[in-house]
Amino acid sequence: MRTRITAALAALLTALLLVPATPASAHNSLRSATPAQDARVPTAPTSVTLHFLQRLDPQFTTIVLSDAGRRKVPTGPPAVDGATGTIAIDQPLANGTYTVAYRVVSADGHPVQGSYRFTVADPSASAASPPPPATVTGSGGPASPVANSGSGDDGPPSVLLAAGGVAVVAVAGAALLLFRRRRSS
Ligand SMILES: [Cu+2]
Repeated sequence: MRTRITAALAALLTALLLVPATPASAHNSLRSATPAQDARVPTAPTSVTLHFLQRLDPQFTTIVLSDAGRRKVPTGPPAVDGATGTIAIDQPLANGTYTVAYRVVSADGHPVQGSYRFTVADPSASAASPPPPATVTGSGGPASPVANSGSGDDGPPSVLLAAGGVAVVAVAGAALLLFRRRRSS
């Protein structure tokens, strides 16, 4: 009886020793973010917030923002609160795609790094880019000569068509005359 209990306890201890191996291998990872991964935001964000599964160590938390040209965007240092890390963006972001790269430490001390992209697409910012003055000067000055040459281009084909029509009538008339003359002769 005692040996059976000892065997059962031994088996239980072995199981308990093996089980913790699984959670220990589970590393820290990004749970959610603002702006979200692959998000297309209509207004430029002033900060980036990353929510992780495990608590962050402020000493070993790095969050870097870079633009489409891989240039680092000026931000403040990561502010860590529990499992959340936030960086404040120093300057207003122009429209474009940005990459958020992070490096944090897991509960077991192992580092975890990753990155994701988001896009800033402010409709009011993109509307400012085409220059309206160029269109105004274009329609003001050289518009009338362009319009004249345009109507001139339209002219010749109609003239040719009229000439062609006249020619067809002339040929038909001549043929008719020849036919009548042959009939009468
Ligand atoms: Cu690990």
